[in-house]
Amino acid sequence: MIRLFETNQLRQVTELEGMWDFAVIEQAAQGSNDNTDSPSSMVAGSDTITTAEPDYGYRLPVPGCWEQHPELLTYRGKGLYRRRIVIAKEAAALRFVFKGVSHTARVFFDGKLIAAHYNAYTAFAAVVRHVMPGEHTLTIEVDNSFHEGSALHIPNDYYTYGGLIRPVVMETINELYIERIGFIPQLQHGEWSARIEVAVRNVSVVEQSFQLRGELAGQQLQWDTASIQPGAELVVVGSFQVPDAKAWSARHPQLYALSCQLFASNGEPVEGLTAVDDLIERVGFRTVTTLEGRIQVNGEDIVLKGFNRHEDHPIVGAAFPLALMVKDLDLMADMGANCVRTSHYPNDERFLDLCDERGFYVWEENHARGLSLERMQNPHFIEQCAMVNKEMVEGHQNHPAIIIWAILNECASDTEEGRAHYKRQLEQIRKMDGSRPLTFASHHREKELCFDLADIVSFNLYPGWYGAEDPGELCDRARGWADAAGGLGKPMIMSEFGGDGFYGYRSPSRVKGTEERQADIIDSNLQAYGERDYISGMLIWQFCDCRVSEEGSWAIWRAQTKNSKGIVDEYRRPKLAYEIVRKHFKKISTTRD
Ligand code: ADA
Repeated sequence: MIRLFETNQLRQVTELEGMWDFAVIEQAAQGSNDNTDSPSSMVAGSDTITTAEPDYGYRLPVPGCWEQHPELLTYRGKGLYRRRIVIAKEAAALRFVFKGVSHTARVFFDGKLIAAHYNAYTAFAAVVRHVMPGEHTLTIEVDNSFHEGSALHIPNDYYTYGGLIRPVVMETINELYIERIGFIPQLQHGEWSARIEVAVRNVSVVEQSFQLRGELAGQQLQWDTASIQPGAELVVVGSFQVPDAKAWSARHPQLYALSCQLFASNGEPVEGLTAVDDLIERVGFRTVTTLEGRIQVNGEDIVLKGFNRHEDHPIVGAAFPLALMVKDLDLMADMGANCVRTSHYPNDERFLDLCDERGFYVWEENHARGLSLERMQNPHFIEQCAMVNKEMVEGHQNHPAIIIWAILNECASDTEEGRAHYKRQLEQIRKMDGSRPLTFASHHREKELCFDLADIVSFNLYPGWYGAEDPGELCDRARGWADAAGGLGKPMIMSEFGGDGFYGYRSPSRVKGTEERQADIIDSNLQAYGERDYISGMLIWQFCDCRVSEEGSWAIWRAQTKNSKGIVDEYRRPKLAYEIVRKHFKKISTTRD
């Protein structure tokens, strides 16, 4: 399943779900860390498949991670996915959409390179023109190894799986087609309107004129006729009053289909326009603001109660089926949560669709965790971050559930050089979407240098786990650090707190690592945050236990190569802390008076 709603009525869309051929082609050197040289083909971008005669000895599911196969449980390196495609009728163009390939992809159609992409957690597309009827081959070279060419996927406190981890889609398109729709709701004098931009692409060799028409909440939309040069993308922008729209809120998550049809003349006079393509998005009308130290949705102060969540499960790795996404949200809701932070990367669209439908708030962040200044000096860092930010915002901005964009979890925001990166990235996102507040999660305490750049100040502190501080006293001090460092008057979120609890390890001693001790830590933290009026959010680290990299020192740091701070374990079995969370979250109000 691609999305939770119909995305097209005209364009033919086929999910390439199923069993694909798979070949192992180049294992990363054993014991290799991230300091090894980058495999030449990834960086140099040669346009041929690296191996002459790959041995397609495996059949793997797509979406899926290769770690699901018993012989590939820890495989790190390159692999080739291959699938045959039969085209019945000549197609003007085919568009392949990859919702997530972990972590670097090179896409070949009939052996010819058609796209290259870095980063597991954002979608990308590739177009092939004039496809003749018959059999064709789609091959994707996937690499999940750590090397200099990868600034964001590094050995880390979560696992970088390998494979086509999210759906792959084949679309039959015209040479003039809609690339994306971007929707931003606005409220003026009690009336909803929307700024809608539609990106149209012309992959033909001639200039084309076109017109866009659409519908939203019973309102007809129409844009001026425009023309577009061959090979170009044109973004058409319009503002529309939508008087009948009802607001999306956590209590009433009202959603609307925003449909757009593309009419083209195909060289004929404009009167002869025919519909050649369409795209349907699903949107909601709501505002998000920050005022007087609080966060508001539709003008009402809110309190975020929830979890940090990794997309990770021992059976499926990072390739989540819908049923497991629903399970996770059901468990979070059962504990009384109203918010999830997509730590530490953009999430699967279907999960975001579910959040939209349920009125479940989302803090979505770009992909980065714990990058030191040295890591941020990687020559690819700026470009790879800029790409994730762009793909995250363009790809996910229509989700009303996303109320916060965030960047660079626990990176070097305590240095002047790091600050320049925070500034650049926050500006980039603000320019693309000024309708949501921005933040980043910091662990630098009084040394933080970037609070003035964000709209919300967010702290990752672990009282009771890494230190013995009292949670209430520590967060009062944190408020002071923020106030003194450019965060005065800004809302504050406790973006991470918690402690390890090894599932089934129970002991009256309540030593660190027992479920009892974890429950105690969660109890005292939530007690303190729930009592403090200046806190706008509390996000537990973390929802479920997750696998971590063996490389780096993570296998030494993390027992069983897992981050065990989940309130449920990796199989979603509740630990003792589950009921403690439930007790607090049910009690803490989601709004402030
Ligand atoms: C950090 C980090 C998380 C996780 C956590 C922990 O703050 O943001 O990804 O590593 O600490 O468990 O220590």
